[in-house]
Amino acid sequence: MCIAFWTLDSRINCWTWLNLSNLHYTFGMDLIEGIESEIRRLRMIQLEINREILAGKFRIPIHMGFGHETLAVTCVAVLEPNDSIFLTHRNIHFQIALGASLEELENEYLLKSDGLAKGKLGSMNLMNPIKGNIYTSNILGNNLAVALGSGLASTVGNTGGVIWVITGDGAIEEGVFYESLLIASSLGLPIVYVVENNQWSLATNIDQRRIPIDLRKLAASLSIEFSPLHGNNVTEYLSTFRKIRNEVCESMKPQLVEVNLESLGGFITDIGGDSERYINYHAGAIRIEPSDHGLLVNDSSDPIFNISEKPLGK
Ligand SMILES: Cc1ncc(C[n+]2csc(CCOP(=O)(O)OP(=O)(O)O)c2C)c(N)n1
Repeated sequence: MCIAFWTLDSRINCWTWLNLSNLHYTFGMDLIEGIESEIRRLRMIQLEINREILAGKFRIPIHMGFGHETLAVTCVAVLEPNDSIFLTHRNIHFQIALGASLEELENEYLLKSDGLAKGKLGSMNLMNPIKGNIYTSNILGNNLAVALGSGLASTVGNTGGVIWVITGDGAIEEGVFYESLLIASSLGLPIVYVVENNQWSLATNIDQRRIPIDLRKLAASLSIEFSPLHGNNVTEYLSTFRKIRNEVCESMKPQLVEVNLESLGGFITDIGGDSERYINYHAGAIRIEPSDHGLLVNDSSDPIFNISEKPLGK
């Protein structure tokens, strides 16, 4: 038996919810509809920022999170007040899920004093400590090391919060990823490692740059629980993140989640000699025209495809 419910606190504009069972998770329609409407808000704001990048409004590089919306909204939905979250250069989807408005982001990207971080951080290092995002770094793997220190501090100080650290399939090639897992597991730190696996690191995909890494086996070898997610199913993502949070709190052991997703907006480029090559979107504006519903791709790699067909902004 499980009761889950949510409130949308318009003052802080973030989701809080309670779940009275740590075994099974079911969600009321109001929670799911609220999450879906958040996913639409993420898409709507991103599409506007995208239009503004195309119009030449910003002078800094911005890494969009089209296709990452379900992950960001469901992960943020399970954060509790003492939790903290550590982000990467690609953080716009998390910033919006944490409550940033279009205006706050625009002003930050314009480096204006009324931006989300008073115009001092721009895009790739943007953080929002009031909402629990106490650190963000454009240096690959750097947030892993800082999150480790934070995990140790929370254990020593007994603050009770869980540390969520977001990283990519490129960043996990840094040695600090393995070292962090090893230390977090050895010391019993309450950290959830979330790997956003979009296959790409700049202009190369995993097949082009390295052997595959079996994160389930890596985690098992370090006595870390592993969960895979893919397909942008809101209920499954929520349920998994909630379960992981409860287990991490109870066991005081880290866990690893691999989210397979697509950063939407890839394109075919001419590489000379009558050859073409598909390159995934990395930074700047994508150039796909969305449907009225904000849909970019007609399959479940697009979070909007999975949710009800209400026009954006409604
Ligand atoms: C230490 C370090 N090395 C290299 C880079 C250059 N760099 C920026 S983004 C990136 C690819 C990151 O790939 P991934 O972690 O998978 O994130 P994605 O951009 O795909 O979301 C690289 C190599 C960097 N920022 N920091």
